[in-house]
Amino acid sequence: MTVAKDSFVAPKEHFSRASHVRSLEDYQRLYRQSLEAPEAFWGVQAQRLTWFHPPDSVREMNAEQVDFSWFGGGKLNVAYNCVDRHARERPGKTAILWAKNEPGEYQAITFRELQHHVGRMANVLKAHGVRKGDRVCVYLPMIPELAYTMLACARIGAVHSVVFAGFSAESLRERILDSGAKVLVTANEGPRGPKSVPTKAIADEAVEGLTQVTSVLVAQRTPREVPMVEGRDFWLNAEMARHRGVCPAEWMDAEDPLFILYTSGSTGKPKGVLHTTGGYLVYAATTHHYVFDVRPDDIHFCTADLGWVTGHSYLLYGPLANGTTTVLFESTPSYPDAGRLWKVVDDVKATVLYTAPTALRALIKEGDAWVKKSSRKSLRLLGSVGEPINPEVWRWYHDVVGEGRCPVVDTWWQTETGGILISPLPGATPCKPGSATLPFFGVEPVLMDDEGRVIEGNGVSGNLCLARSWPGQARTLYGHHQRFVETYYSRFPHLYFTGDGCRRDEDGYYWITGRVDDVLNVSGHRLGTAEVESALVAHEAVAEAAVVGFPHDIKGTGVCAFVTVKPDWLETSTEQMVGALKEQVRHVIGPIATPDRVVVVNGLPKTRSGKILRRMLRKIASGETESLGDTTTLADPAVLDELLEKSLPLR
Ligand code: 6R9
Repeated sequence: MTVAKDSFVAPKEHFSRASHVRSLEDYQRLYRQSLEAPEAFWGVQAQRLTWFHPPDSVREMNAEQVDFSWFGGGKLNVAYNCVDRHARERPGKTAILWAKNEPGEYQAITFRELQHHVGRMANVLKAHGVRKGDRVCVYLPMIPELAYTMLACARIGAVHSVVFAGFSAESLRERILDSGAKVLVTANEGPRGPKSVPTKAIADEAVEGLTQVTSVLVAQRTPREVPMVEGRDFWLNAEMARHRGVCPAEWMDAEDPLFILYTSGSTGKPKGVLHTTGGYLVYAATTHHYVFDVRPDDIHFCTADLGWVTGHSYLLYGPLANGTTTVLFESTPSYPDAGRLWKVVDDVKATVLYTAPTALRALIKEGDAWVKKSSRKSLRLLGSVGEPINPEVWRWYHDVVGEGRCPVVDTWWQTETGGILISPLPGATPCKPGSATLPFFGVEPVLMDDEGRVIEGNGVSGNLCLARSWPGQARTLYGHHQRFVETYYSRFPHLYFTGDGCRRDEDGYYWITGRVDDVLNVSGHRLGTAEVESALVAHEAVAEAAVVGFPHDIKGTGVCAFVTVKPDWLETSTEQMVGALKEQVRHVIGPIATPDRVVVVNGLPKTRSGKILRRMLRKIASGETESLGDTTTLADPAVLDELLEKSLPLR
């Protein structure tokens, strides 16, 4: 498909006048330089940070072993860069603006206060035996203690592994075991919208019987009492009160690990993506600087949870490294009503809003009146992340939310990439609604066909790969380097394979078309179909399960599970079974994975060799029953009739 030139949305003149990169030509020149002389380019970018000892080299690679090193020999501390240096230069500036669950309730934390809290938290961790290199698991709602804990780990050289507080006890336990964490930080509960997540109760279930976890630190978000295990559980506030705020920052090597973040892959087991210190922070700071075109008085409002990579890079580390005030939003865009997001924007005078298409789609449904009754005068830039943004949603964001005044940056990246890889630069890049546009500095996208050949030229589609290392890229999967190599570097040798399909149009613009592997993007969250299948099969009634995605108005992709039940369970009503299986997935993985549809059938469509025909199930779930393709490969054609009949009411 060729896109007409007139679909370009030009950079806004008022914006370009003051932006860091002011024209497409400037972007192209810098981009060329970044590819021709990467060491010079990244050497300059590294100067955004304060180094205790400057790096000896910019980049070293061992392509055979898939080993990358950036800024080797350099010594630095992430907390020092994100907190101390700003606390010294502008102590009274707000570092974190906490928007609490209840509307109108805010708390500003200055850089000086942040330094004090992080120092005390760091001393608490030390007192609980955490040393450099140890892993700390964090299962907290969006409260300041979450930011304190992440930064405190960075301060003492411990590796944090934040688990989104929407995950189940079983998911949390699996992550604690894989990372070998000995301290878990949680809260008594986490209010979110009209509900509250019983984080402590979930944490208790997760660590039950695990001798590995020696301390559970519990932040007190609300007055609610929770059972405490003597000798294992400690109130965080009381622990912090015992310690002073001064804690020396550990000198970390650029390649020392900073954090592990689990994400879904195409196999059942979540992957512990590991990011290191120097390259990650240089990349987060540099992309934040250019893509959000940072200004000194910015109020940066990223709506992502700190449990996801977007929260790590563009709520916490990128903005704070650049000394930017960042908003920590505890609630949801729909609580108590669909005007909440805009109320927060107005109340905190947000200048940048960074959110996900799924949130925008949900808000569009509620009508423009909610948006229009807010001022939004403070906004100067809008960002999107997590999934492809539909052109009509892009338009709405641009025209209604931004009143045509604010550039929109559609930023493509992944947990593994550490930061944004493809995105417009506001003020420089003409946009096309729905396209993430052009690569960031130092990033070289390559499209590959299924046979492993490079697809050259424009007006083409293929598997999206990256040809060279960039500082923010993940270095390994924690404790599983071989799996890292196999997952990302074996399908196309010497290329990083993203798992995304992509089109490069006539103008060389990139359009992400979605995952090409068995990963679903549900409301901007990655979910492995195999993970959901394992959760279903773990239910005593289930014989077999096949999970596929289908187009969903709000979530982007919905989850549809086809299951067969064991003979003893055939008498159970379908309604009961469907309810029980949805609950099963909620319980095993967490509410985000709950299937939208469960279809109980007598048989799954298989080839004669016993392979489940997933393509056929995807078509059925999507309602494309007219184009099922070749059905003669089915071992038992009768299966199809039943599938069609049972799936019909779903549409
Ligand atoms: C940052 C983040 C990564 C997957 C990625 C892709 C999808 C993210 C996108 C996008 C189209 C965008 N994705 N941003 N697709 N346009 N602007 O979301 O990380 O949770 O690891 O998900 O999300 O499919 O591969 P993560």
